[in-house]
Amino acid sequence: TYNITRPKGYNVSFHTNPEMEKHHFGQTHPMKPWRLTLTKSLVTSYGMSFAMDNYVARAATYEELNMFHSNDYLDYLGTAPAEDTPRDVDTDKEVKYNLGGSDCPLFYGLYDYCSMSAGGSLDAARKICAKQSDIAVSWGGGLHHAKRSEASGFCYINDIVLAILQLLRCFPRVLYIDIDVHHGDGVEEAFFSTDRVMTVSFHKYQPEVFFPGTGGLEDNGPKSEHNPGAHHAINVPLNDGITDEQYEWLFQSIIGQVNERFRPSAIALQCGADSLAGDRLGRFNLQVQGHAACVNFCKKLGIPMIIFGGGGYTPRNVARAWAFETAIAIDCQDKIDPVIPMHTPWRDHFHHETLFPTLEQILGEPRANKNTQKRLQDMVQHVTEQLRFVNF
Ligand code: V1S
Ligand code: CA
Ligand code: ZN
Repeated sequence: TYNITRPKGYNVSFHTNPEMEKHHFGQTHPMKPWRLTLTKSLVTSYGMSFAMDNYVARAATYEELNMFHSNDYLDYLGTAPAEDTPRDVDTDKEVKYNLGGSDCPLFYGLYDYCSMSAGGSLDAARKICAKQSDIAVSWGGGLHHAKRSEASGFCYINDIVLAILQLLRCFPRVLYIDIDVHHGDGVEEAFFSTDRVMTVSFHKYQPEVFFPGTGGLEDNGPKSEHNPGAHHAINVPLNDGITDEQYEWLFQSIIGQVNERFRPSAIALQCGADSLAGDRLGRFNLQVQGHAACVNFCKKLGIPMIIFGGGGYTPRNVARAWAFETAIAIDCQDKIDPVIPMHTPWRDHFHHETLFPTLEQILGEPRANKNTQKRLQDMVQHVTEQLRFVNF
């Protein structure tokens, strides 16, 4: 049995909507909302729910989505089929909004799915603003590619931008950190012209080959003469095969410096789990421990924080990472047994019965590491130089 108690001196809230889990992007599509079911299953079976405030968030309203997204885009998104009935298709609009292709299909209940994802993240932001939570968790959010009037890379509504806009009502500066294997382009772009939000994305970078193709080291926000947001975007472009040890070093060196220069009053951390080894789309060698070390580092800064989900295409590994990161949020990571509890629903999905499979168990042969220590050091140096332009 587990004796998971509430963390002393601070509050964690957990924001979900089980209705989200029932949606399907299509048979061959990598995004499986069911991974949220598997995550919740681990969180519950370890007894973590007793240590948090649990909320089923209401879906975000049209007016709430409209704080970032345009009316014309939301109106078309609202025409996505609510049930299996014929509808009018406007091909021009689908091209314009990037809807209906293989990445961003128009599936049944799409609008509900999007508004539930955004509802959870907005609820998390409100709890942080009201000082009722110190860490708020929204695993159904983290959809960082969505633009004001365009869907992109499995993302239709940018719940992160909406949540940060909410945080900006009560905090002077927000630091956005993104450890998804893809570049957090939608969030970066949304805050390109403000010095109240600093964005930092770590990602695989191989333009022309790897989605979305943006986020080079030198891309630090438009450097026009009067743009206060210049130098407030940091990009950490990586190659295949990065290890826990390298990633932890890089993350701590960069986020440590960013924290000192920018002095954020709140943190928004996107925890995309496609940066884990063995991901269907990702190419890194990260283990649950290395991924979760980023969450632990941010938590120890003692700044109010929202943690979001994001990518993650091997559901058992997504669930392992997000459950362990929930444990870090409530400070019970040292109390939980690596052996997955016997009463966990769908326990047979977790091969090797452990929260922390070895690289060999995950991959057989680890992926070749194409990141040299020299290159990583040069990137830290570049960030140090960028940060000279940043003053709080
Ligand atoms: N990588 C990749 C990938 N795989 C797919 C895909 C595969 C099967 C399907 F049935 C449908 C789509 N699409 C992509 C990428 C988009 C990745 C989005 C990541 C999202 C996130 O994790 O960061 C946050 C939730 N799209 C592309 O590479 C674009 C194409 C250029 C190639 C693939 N085809 C299907 C579309 C065009
Ligand atoms: Ca990223
Ligand atoms: Zn991703």
